[in-house]
Amino acid sequence: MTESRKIAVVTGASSGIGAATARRLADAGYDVVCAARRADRIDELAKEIDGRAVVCDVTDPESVAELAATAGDRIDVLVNNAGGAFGLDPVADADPEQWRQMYDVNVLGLLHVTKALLPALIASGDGVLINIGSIAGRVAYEGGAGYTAAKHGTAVVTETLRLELLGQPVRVTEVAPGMVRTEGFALTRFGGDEEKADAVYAGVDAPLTADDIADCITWVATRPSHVNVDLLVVKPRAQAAQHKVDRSG
Ligand code: 8X3
Repeated sequence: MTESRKIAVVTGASSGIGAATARRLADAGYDVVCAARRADRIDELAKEIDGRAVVCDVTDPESVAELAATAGDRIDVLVNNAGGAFGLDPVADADPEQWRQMYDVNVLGLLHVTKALLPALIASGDGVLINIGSIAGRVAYEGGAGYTAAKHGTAVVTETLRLELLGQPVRVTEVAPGMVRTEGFALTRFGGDEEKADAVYAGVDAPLTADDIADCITWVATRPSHVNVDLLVVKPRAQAAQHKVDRSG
């Protein structure tokens, strides 16, 4: 029955925003290709949502080529969600290897996947390309330079694509979340240090959830085909700016 359903590819689908997006898109009727490195997680998810699982490391072009082969020659929605932050050190102490990893996954990973799947998005006749950026792609904050530089990269690549694809049947959107409490984001940033990860959300009444962002992504993907949402910045009510957060909750 998959032939009649629209097809969506979600990277970083093993957890957090990616997994929530795969579920939401499946609920909206899509055949979802769940791509991530962790096979057990995406296998389970694909079974749950009647989708497909493809083990994929977005930083590896050969792995991405396999994703493209599995996805097929027509896809309707691509959600470039794989990404992440590593470390929160000031520039003076920054680890260049962490910066390289962040550029690799947030920018080059997006490049590899987009290049590989763009022909299939165009072939759909009404493709939607959604890149997951961040409020870190619009501001600078202390300790954040490696991540903010990478997410500014995500934002600029997104804008560039919208210019370059003018006249093609593909819409291009950046969804830029603020504070989202997921199982992995802060923990990954702090190398598994739970105390530091928990402190990010300390006293915040209701950080966004992965499902809140998945809801926004699905809304973007399901607008009429002439409607292009360029940029959707989404923060919890308790966050006025990256550095201005109500922690009295
Ligand atoms: C996550 C938002 O503020 O931690 O992308 O950089 S922030």
